[in-house]
Amino acid sequence: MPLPVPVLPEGVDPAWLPPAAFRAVGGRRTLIRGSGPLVETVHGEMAEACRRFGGRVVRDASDDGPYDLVLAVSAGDLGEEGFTVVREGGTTTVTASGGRGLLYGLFHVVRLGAAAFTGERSQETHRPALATRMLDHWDNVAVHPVMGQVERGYAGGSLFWEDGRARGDLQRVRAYGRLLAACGINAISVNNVNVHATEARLLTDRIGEVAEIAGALRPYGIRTHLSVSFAAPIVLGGLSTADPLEAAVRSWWAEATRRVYEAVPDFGGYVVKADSEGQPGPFAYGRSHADGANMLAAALEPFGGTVHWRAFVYDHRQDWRDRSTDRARAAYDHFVPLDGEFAPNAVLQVKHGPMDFQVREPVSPLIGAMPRTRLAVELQVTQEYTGQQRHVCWLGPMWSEVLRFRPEERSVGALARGGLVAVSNAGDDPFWTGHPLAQANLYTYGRLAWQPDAEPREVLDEWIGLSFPDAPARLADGLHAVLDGSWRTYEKYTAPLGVGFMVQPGHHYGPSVDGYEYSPWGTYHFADRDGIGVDRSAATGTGYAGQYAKPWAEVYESPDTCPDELLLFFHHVSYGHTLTSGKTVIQHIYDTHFDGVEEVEAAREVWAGLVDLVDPARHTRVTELFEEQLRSAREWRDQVNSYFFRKSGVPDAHGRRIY
Ligand code: BDP
Repeated sequence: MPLPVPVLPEGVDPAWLPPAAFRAVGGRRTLIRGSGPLVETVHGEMAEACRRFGGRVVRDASDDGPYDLVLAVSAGDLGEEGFTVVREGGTTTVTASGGRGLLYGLFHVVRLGAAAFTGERSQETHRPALATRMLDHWDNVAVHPVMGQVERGYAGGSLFWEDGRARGDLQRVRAYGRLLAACGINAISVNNVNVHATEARLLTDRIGEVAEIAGALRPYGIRTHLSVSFAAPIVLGGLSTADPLEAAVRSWWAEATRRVYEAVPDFGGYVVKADSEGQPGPFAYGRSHADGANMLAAALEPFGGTVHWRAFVYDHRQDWRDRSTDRARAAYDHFVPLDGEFAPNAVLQVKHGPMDFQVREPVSPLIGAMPRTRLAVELQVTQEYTGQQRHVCWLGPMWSEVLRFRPEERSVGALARGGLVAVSNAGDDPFWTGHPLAQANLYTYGRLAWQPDAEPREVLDEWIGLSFPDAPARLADGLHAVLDGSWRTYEKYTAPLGVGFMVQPGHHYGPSVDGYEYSPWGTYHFADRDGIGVDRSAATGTGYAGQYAKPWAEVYESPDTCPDELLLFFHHVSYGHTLTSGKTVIQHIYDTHFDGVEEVEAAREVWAGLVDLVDPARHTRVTELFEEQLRSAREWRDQVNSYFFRKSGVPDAHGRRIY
């Protein structure tokens, strides 16, 4: 039986799957071959497209052709997710070895649109580069007094949880799964990595609610995962310890996991934040993080599950007066000695940078340093440090730089054998992502997880083509003008040259030049009257630069070879230091801050000019947000420029106003 396409609640934006995106596939004679639940999903999609645009769908017929479109599952070596597309003799044929591959193939044809049905097309094979393409939701079931319902969420409440339990009506969750499948995501973790008391129980007596959500996501090929508390045996099981080598603890986890699989047979596994920012972990028992991860891996192994163990482990209570601790070093120092000790179904989940999702960080040296460990790389789609979905900041170019970076002979995209993971930016907002243009980040993330070396601008073209199917070229050009350079624009008006963390403590929105400077969090810029930046060289600094393999250890070691954009991450330099661009550091700071604000003004103008091409609700929302972005960008510019002018006493070479 074809599975009906989820119906969006009134007023919810269809994002990159508006009905019109299916126009080209709709009016056709289509044959679907194969069986299984995901084939029913594909059939449902085609049935809906034909209902709107004419055409008809036939199942498993062999003789009443010809067909415009054939979608066929047949035995082959394409894996569960791969597919081929070919067009000959007027028929476009998608072949897959499994239902998920067929679904991805259908969405591929939707992306191609009319081009999928013109001329001839020689056979192309598509397979995801990474097997796990996951979104972590930092959602709380209960509203947290400080963090709200979605920690670092800027798009309303949770898509999964409402009034303290799983949503009764899961249509929206099904629709979310559909959007995610259309950009290639195949795994979700449904609760916050900071596991509070209510959420801890999802593992045990509230697993039924997780099963309901998993049931809504399954038809779109998405496996459900859960964040669990390392202290669960104590908190939920009444044991006196959570020591991973203790037999009673191990059997508690084995039994809890068996029950999870009873409720959710295709459950993906656990996500664990341990010994990090106050979360419990194996250190309390003198055990290593491999001991901790492997215990959970052992519990999951009989059922084919995976533990995603996060490498975000550092001292968040450090003494800012003591310069011997460098937070950037922490993940490498903790985990590299454990390389080779993790179980095959344990994945070490590493943030892409060594600090914490700043607008500019070097790639974490850990990613190239654990060849015998399955690593997943973690990105942040939610814009915690990049404008909180009030600023336009398309992160495709940044992620692409990260994924193409070669810590050694292989790229990050190739080293991420455990997959790509990202913190979701979606919530129950009518536009899903608060800022309507932040949808582009979610889409781009999924597509880069499928193909890490994809050209981000081409991915953006796909997003534009799907989201605005009938748009004239002027709209596409306008969207590119607004989005393409937005990450670099954001970088220009915020913390300079990779120094990071000049944000308001706590909520992290807006500037606070010394907000974290004398705090215990390990995020300092060391600006004084002579200069700024953190000396992380091996020769005179914290030694962090020495954690890289060659050539990077050498490139980063010296301020002469360190790339400008990372200079203050690696070096403490004088305000008069000359960058490779030829400018001094102080003049660079002034110039980029003036330029950044002008770029926001220009983008706002471009957007205003698109008013006749964008639906009013979306246009108005973005227009309002541009006002806030501009206000905030000016605030950043003025505070950062004044701060450095007052510290350095060096006037702007162009005599512009600095307060
Ligand atoms: C930081 C967030 C915090 C998260 C933490 C994490 O500020 O809310 O809990 O990352 O990744 O960026 O665990």
